[in-house]
Amino acid sequence: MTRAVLSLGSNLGDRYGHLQQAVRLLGESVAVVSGIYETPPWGDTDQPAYLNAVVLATDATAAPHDWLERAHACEAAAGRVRDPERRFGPRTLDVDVIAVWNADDQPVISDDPELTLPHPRAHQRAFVLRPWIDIQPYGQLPGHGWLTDLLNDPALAADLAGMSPRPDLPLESRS
Ligand code: PH2
Ligand code: MG
Ligand code: MG
Repeated sequence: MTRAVLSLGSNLGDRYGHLQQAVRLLGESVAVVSGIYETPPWGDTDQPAYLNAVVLATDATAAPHDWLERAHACEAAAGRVRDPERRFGPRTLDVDVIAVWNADDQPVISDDPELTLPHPRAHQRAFVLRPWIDIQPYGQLPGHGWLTDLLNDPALAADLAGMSPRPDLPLESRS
């Protein structure tokens, strides 16, 4: 059994619909789904607010690149168009592979530019860590430690304060 943490984000078009469709497409592999948070744009701030969520996924055999392929399939289904000029710009759907554990439950470490694991910026992103800790309170980001410690970092405090939970937009597997 391999495990993956996937981060979902959308800030164009039917944001909620895009997240729901991604969970549907990930299908049987979805083990737990977080709630949705409304989050101000991080990095490139001149774009609409995002809806973000995190999925814990499992699969009997999936290799790290299989998770990436599934992530890209979800993005393609949401009509994602990549703008090479604007790497962190707005998107209908972004599905990022944050971390993967192999069948021995060891974290996969990779500097493959196609799929760097764990995700090289996840430890700085409240919009990834906050939904993740909701569904895995004792979770650790490989190489960076406990999610609780990362979220207590003062650098993330302002980002956390700007996020709001959206319980009016439930995200459920097999719905
Ligand atoms: N994704 C980005 C850039 N900025 N900001 C928020 N709030 N949520 C995102 O998912 C996000 C972002 C590029 O992947
Ligand atoms: Mg991303
Ligand atoms: Mg991405």
